[in-house]
Amino acid sequence: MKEKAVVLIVDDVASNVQILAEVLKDEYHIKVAVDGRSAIELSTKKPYPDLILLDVNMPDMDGYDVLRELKRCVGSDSVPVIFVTGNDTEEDEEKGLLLGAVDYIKKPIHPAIVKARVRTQVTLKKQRDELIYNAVHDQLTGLYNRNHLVLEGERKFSRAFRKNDKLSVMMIDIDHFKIVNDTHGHLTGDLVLKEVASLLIQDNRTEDFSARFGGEEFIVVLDGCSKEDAKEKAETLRKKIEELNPADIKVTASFGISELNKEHNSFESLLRAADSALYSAKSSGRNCVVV
Ligand code: GH3
Ligand code: MG
Ligand code: MG
Ligand code: MG
Repeated sequence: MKEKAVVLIVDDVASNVQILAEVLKDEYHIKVAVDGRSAIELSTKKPYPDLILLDVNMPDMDGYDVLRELKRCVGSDSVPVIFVTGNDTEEDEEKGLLLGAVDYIKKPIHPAIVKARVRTQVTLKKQRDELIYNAVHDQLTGLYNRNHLVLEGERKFSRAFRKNDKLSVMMIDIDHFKIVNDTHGHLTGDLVLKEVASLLIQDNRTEDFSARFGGEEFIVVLDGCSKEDAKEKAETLRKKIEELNPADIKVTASFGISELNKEHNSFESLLRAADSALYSAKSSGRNCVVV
């Protein structure tokens, strides 16, 4: 069963919360905040709500201030907010919408209309999340895709370069993968790719970043890792791939490693260095790690 979307109701008056919750509780998982501060507390850390119904007039911090604050924080800035308020002039509504609310509902509410508007915004939010997910992930393996690797890699490169931190890149290429496809078929080839990708996901520290670089090539970006540490990790991974036996096929991979040094001027140059190490690994007989 699909998990219910989370709707956060923010209102300082308990009876208002109750009315909205009653209308929405069958379709959504409801969370409640009775003031602006706790609304922000509940909306600026994961898991973010899928939608916020936000009162305007509240003591201390009003709904406008809450929305401004949410728009300032990465993560909560993309949570849709609908104002639900007694402020019913055109100017009020204009102000709310200009601040970035996706809709504006005036009290007293009409349950069927609230339901319909909430449903529209939750659907849009789900579709947007899915589009964003697909824009950064590889569909077959669930790893990050090359586009996202390049963006994230440049970010990591700049940060490490500025702070003089260690940063290593591991490039992995499955050996003789064409033969796997030719012998066992493309679908079995796909299964091999998925299983190797699962190993990468399991192996990651939270600061590591794994992506599918191309057909049967993967990249792991290792924050704070020297080439010696990266080599050790690669050796462990190389053995795990050797023992994997997906679909009863013996699969091996070759590894190229590079570490950020003074000669690198971009993430791309780190990738090139890893690629050239990988080339040496292929020339030295495959199923090995070259730094
Ligand atoms: P080497 O050891 O030198 O790396 O040889 P290789 O056969 O692995 O390398 P090559 O570049 O010749 O072949 C890569 C193959 O990967 C060819 C291509 O059809 C296959 N491939 C690329 N993407 C996919 C995919 O998504 N699924 C499957 N099943 N195969 C793919
Ligand atoms: Mg109020
Ligand atoms: Mg290749
Ligand atoms: Mg290959």
